[in-house]
Amino acid sequence: MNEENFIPTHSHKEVANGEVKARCSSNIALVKYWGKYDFQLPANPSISYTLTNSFTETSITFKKSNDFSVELYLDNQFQEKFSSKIYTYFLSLKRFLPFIDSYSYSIYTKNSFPHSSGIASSASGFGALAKCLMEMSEMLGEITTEEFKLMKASFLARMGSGSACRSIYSGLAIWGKNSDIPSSSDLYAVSFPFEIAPIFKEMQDTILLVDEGQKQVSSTVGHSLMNGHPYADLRFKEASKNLSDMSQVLQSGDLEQFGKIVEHEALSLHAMMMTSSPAYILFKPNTLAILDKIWKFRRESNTHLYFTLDAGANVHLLYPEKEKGLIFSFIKNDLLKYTENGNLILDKVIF
Ligand code: 2P0
Repeated sequence: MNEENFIPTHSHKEVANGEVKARCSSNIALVKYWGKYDFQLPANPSISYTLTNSFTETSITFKKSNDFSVELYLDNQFQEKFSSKIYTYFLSLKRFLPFIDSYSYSIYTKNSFPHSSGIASSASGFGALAKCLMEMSEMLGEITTEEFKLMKASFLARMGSGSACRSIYSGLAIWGKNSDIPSSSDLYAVSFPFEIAPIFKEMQDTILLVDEGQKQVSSTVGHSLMNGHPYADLRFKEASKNLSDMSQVLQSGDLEQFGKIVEHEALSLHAMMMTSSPAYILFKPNTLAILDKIWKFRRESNTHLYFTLDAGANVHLLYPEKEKGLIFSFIKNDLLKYTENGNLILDKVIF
């Protein structure tokens, strides 16, 4: 598949107005996307779990108009900055959705997680928007199959925010070309194409909210700092190898190896930030305290509790469902004190 395959071949139907709705989950990367080239294409492949309880719900009402406009409401509050960002995003999709600038749009969106939680809403947000746009395109006559609709939604979501393209799929999603995953592409994400060991279908993700504030350096800036980064080439090669290894692990069910790759990826992501120019650190002292406790707990208990990190201070705790009892007591007794307001999100992968 190349970009041309996403350009509709028929002209669209005249539809005066309508409404479309979609829900899209957030995701947590196991192998991280960090660095891009050209227009929102990943410098290395990544794989993520799509989550159950952290999601965005969006509805779009559209009306035929000579005056293309976008009004976006988050929790029913008009958002001027987001409206103009989405206006620009919609225009960037014109080649692939030729009707896009013939309508005026009112977009209502809400997240299941608090706005200030430090959980990025760009993945679920752009994912939900892209799903809505594919619904609309179908109403206007674009001929699709279910498989193509997901692929194009992922392609459109990617153009809004890279990680969003993985959120279109439940379970595990891979974005970025990797020779061990024949269906993989830099243009869109695909569902993990192999049989997954049962243990990895019931992974829990408890998110400890260490810092609920706005982070100082956005991911978009973080990605751009990989251009000319002294370790960039090595990082991109290693991430690709980690993805191949992770693919094997997910099929074989090797939990220890899973943990090794996941934690190494999380720390590598933050090592890239610390060695960027200018350098920056998104960890907080409490992030480190949590990691330290996890390593100690793992040495002392016979459990499989692993951490991963997003581009922020919050810690994602990954563990199999059958170890939930013991691990949750540990979280409550030993980790909760390191969160900002005793806040956490209980989540798990969605299949
Ligand atoms: C990821 N992150 O794989 C990595 C790991 C955060 C840490 O992708 O500029 O919001 O919109 O493409 O996708 C966050 O960056 O960046 C991200 P853009 P995005 O999930």
